[in-house]
Amino acid sequence: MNSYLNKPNGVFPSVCSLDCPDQCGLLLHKEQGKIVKIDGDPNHPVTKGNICNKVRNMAARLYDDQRLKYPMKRIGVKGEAKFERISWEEAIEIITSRWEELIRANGPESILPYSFYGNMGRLNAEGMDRRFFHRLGASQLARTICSSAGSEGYKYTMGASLGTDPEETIHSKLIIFWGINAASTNMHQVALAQKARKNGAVIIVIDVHKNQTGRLADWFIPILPGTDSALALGIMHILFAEGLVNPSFLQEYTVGHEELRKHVVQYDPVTVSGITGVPVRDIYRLARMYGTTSPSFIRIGNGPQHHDNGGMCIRTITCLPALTGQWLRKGGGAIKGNSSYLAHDASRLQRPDLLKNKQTRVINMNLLGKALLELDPPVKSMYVYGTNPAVVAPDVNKIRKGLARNDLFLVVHDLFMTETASYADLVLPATSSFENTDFYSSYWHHYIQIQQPVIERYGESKSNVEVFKLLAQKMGFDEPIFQQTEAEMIAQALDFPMNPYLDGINYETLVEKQFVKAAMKPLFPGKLPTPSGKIEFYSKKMEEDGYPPLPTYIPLVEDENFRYLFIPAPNHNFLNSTFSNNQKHISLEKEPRVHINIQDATAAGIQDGDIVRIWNHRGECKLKASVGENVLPGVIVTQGLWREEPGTKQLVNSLTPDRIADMGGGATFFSGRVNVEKI
Ligand SMILES: Nc1nc2c(c(=O)[nH]1)N[C@H]1C(S)=C(S)[C@@H](COP(=O)(O)OP(=O)(O)OC[C@H]3O[C@@H](n4cnc5c(=O)[nH]c(N)nc54)[C@H](O)[C@@H]3O)O[C@H]1N2
Ligand SMILES: Nc1nc2c(c(=O)[nH]1)N[C@H]1C(S)=C(S)[C@@H](COP(=O)(O)OP(=O)(O)OC[C@H]3O[C@@H](n4cnc5c(=O)[nH]c(N)nc54)[C@H](O)[C@@H]3O)O[C@H]1N2
Ligand code: SF4
Ligand SMILES: [Mo]
Repeated sequence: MNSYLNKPNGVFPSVCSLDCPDQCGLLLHKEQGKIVKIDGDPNHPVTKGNICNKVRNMAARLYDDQRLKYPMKRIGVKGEAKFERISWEEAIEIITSRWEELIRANGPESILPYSFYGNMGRLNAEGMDRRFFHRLGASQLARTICSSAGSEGYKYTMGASLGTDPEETIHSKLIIFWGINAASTNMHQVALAQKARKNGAVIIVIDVHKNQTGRLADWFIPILPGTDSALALGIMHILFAEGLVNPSFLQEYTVGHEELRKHVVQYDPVTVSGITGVPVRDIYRLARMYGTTSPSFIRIGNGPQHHDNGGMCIRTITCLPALTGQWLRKGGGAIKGNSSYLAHDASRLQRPDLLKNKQTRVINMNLLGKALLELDPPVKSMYVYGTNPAVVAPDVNKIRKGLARNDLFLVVHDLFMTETASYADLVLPATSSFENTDFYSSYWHHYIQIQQPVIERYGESKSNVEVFKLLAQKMGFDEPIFQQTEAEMIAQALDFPMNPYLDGINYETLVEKQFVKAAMKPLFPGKLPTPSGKIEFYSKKMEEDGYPPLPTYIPLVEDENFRYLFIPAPNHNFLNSTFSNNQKHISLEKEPRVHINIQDATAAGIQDGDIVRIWNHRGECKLKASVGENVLPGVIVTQGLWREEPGTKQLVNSLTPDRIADMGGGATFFSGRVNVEKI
């Protein structure tokens, strides 16, 4: 037993398990065996004791009386959430016997695991589960809902998710938040930017919505959705035309700069202004600031990426720092994601070899509705953990129809009776991350952290690792890897000489220090993991893959004939749909609103505070209007993945398309169209 569990009172180090780049160090205050308060850990070098309100109020969620306490089986209609208590033994027996039947009749690919990063812990999110489903030979899931299009685009330019060390951005003199609502979604990058501002840095925000992040900028630049690559190309046009590029950096560390110089001639400021809605003089001003200020840093968010053209858009923005040689400057460059620095040995953790080279089918999670309704041979069983697709996935009406299928054997493992769980045949209670052992590596800062159990398991809940061990045992999988302890799994995953950044990081150092930084060294001089080893403006690989080899503006897909582009972004007090069922967080967030430009509102006879109907061919919502100038005409924005309370219509994903982005099978949440009218 670990020492924290032995002590009923005290303050214990921990790490935030949520899918958030900041991955804060936490201090859990425990009294009589229960967590009574959650603080930031002041010793954490990046997060420094500051945490968001969501997690400050997390104790209320941990002990919410709605939390699932024991396994249950359905006794009502699917979607009705009527269940009765059963034992774990019975639950495991029901699942495995049902799966054995399905495997005999339909083969193992009739079973689909469906998960995401509700808990970022590597063992629980992508460890024992992967081993189990690989061994089972189940259908595979392409986990594409978050960042896959942009990561792919970034990779064509830079080779991997390798960007600036955020701690160095305090040295930046120009910071651009590009399509990221960082005040809500990456608060410590904002804190670092504000430190830089005290030393003279200018903060620019480029967004389709003047939200809390836009409001803290020195200069807010509104842009039309899905046009960011045109703006980036317009900046390149001016940088080349006015001699603001860094010739020696281009020569030494990039390929294709001469092709790029010729290619961007077509993206003159007048053309770009017509596409983006950014005035010509602002394009000049932005390009000249970018071309003459050093070090400059771009924090690239999910906004430009959750579009039909998202991969190409991120690839294009990613070219900018190379043009002015920012990668050689402390605090210069860009971050889309930094996960490659802390890459562990995923093969040993996940054991894809257990598939024994069987070509099992791969299902894109963004196409869940289609997978459940149209796939042949059909998905007969789905096991959902760490995600809530009935709220967060695109085109949810289609998904809900699929989840309601009577012949679908659905198991959901979660801490709460989510909307997805209400359709399940079996619901299993999950531990919170504070009850588990796991390791965490941020996709923004450069620290790996450990979680050791601080509190006892809530009710009869079990961690993902524990449940997959039980399932493996019952299925008769006798490989020793299904009996490994968490400590053994962590040690194995981190023992990865292929990644020199992990030098000196192992289970023992993590237990001793709680957080350990990657063995960092500057990217340049050096060789990138691109085919040429350099930053690729011209990418032969893209050409082979059927894309334009140079950064290019590609318009959004015509999504039916509705008037407004619809941007349903997350909000401040929820994390995706997590906390949308916790009273404290709901009261902080108040209610869902739809932001509409005053010109559009006036034309449609809508006034601030009116309830409006938003609809398209996929679904409808009814929300309160916020009329003003926070969005451009033709654009409407909501914030938050609210759950559907009885009598409300506020599922924004009932309106979003399940089209697939240009790269990585990514989601296109922000490329849909809708109409709006006053009710
Ligand atoms: N509070 C809170 N924090 C979170 C989350 C949460 O739900 N709530 N979610 C977590 C997760 S999983 C992720 S992936 C990250 C995401 O965090 P972000 O990268 O900030 O992504 P979004 O929150 O989707 O916000 C994207 C921003 O892009 C804008 N935008 C939309 N379309 C465009 C466009 O075409 N161009 C431009 N320039 N801007 C556009 C939106 O208005 C919004 O301000 O945040 C994480 N942190
Ligand atoms: N309209 C719109 N939709 C979006 C987005 C958007 O910007 N706009 N953003 C998208 C993005 S970027 C993302 S990443 C997805 C995220 O969507 P999801 O991954 O579904 O995230 P959450 O809604 O937070 O749901 C996580 C669930 O995991 C559960 N959970 C937490 N820890 C554990 C655990 O240890 N074990 C188990 N079994 N369960 C656990 C939580 O209780 C919660 O119900 O949403 C996407 N959906
Ligand atoms: S959600 Fe993000 S900001 Fe909040 S505590 Fe967790 S890592 Fe920190
Ligand atoms: Mo995400």
